[in-house]
Amino acid sequence: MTQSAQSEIGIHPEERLDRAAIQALQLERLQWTVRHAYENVEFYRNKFDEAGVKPEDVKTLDDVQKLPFTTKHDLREYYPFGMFAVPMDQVRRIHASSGTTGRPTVVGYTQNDLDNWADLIARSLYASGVRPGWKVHNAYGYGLFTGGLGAHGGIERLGCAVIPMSGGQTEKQVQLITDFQPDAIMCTPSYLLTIADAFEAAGLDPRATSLKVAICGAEPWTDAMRHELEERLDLKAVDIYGLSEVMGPGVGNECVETQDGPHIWEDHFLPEILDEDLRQVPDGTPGELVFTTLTKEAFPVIRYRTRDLTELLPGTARPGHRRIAKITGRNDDMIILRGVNMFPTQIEEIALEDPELSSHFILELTRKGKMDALTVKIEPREGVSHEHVDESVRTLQHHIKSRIGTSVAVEAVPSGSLPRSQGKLQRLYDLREQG
Ligand code: DLL
Repeated sequence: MTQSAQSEIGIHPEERLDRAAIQALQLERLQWTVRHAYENVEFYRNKFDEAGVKPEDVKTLDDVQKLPFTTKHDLREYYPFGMFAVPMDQVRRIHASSGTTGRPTVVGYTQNDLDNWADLIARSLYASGVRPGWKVHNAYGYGLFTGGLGAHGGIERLGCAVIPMSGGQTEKQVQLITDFQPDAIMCTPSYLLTIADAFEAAGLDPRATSLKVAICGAEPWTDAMRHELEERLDLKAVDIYGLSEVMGPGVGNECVETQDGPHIWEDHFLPEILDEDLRQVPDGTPGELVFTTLTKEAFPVIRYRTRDLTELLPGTARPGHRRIAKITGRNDDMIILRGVNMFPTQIEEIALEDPELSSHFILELTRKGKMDALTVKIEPREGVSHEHVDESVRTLQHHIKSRIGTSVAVEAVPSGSLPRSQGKLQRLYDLREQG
């Protein structure tokens, strides 16, 4: 394919740059971003001045470590538009992420930002195995959430037909997938499971759909869940990563040929991993993922603390760009049970090993006296006998104890009794205040 044909469908040559060329581009863009943020956003100017750093102090990529961090709290303080770095007449789109409490976090995009976003989604889709001319069923929520509209722009940019279904209305999803015959679907992994269940409930075989690829993200999921989705729907499931504060979906994406964790599109974002003392750690060491945007005009972020836990790994299918390992969880989702740290993804991994158990489970945290207790409520698969269910419950409890190191209660609950995902799934219910 010629270079011009590539850029026509949104595959930018920068995606293919080697590591040294990417790093050179990163430095140039980091210097631009730092100056842009310093000159146009009061928050960054104040923070830099307090820390005694000036934009011209960034001479190498390592110098990013001299710069102050940005947190979600900082963004909320400047609600709604105080972190924007361009006048409002240059802003073409506003999104917001709700969060569980308080004010939403508001983000903005110029026309260039929207173009870059569409290019990066197109690039992500191409890496996922999607090709121009395909139909793509988009079941990420439309609206203030970046998932729906973000994906939408990139699907069109790649030269595909978008089916803008949004989330919810699961029976209608089944009908449209059956009638419109899309080649690919975009939704959260937990919602794809809801859709698979709905196919079965309608007496249809989820393996018989036209879908070849699912581009899943917006919540943590494990390789065990990938396997489950691929088996149940007979497709390839690839991981798309992103967050509104940094752009939205498409900050990184897995390549379908390797399925080994999202490549971060490093020509647009500079990732770092930090330890608990907020010091940068070498690649291959787990910690908190932090991003500096490199091309964002309306809403640059400098050293934004995502709270997502992962590690940076060398690039494979796109050697110039590093990968992240699948996100273990957010450090806010970490459950500390009697001194032992654990994440819902660890339970997912263990539960899905048992063919008698379904992937529908929730975690309930309660308190009896001074002791916290965790109960895993899980639905067995349809048609499994009582004795087998009892056996599976005991085995799950045993494996959690031996691999995570803490005792939990496991309770089998009737099929269909647990809440089903409509988008981002809530696994953990903290009932301690009421206990
Ligand atoms: O969830 C953007 C997005 C939409 C990504 C659609 C992928 C697909 P927020 O609502 O701001 O944005 O939530 C961002 O979701 O910090 C992670 O904790 C989590 N997250 C997103 N993608 C993944 C993923 C969108 N692939 C937060 N794996 C992030 C694990 C993910 N967690």
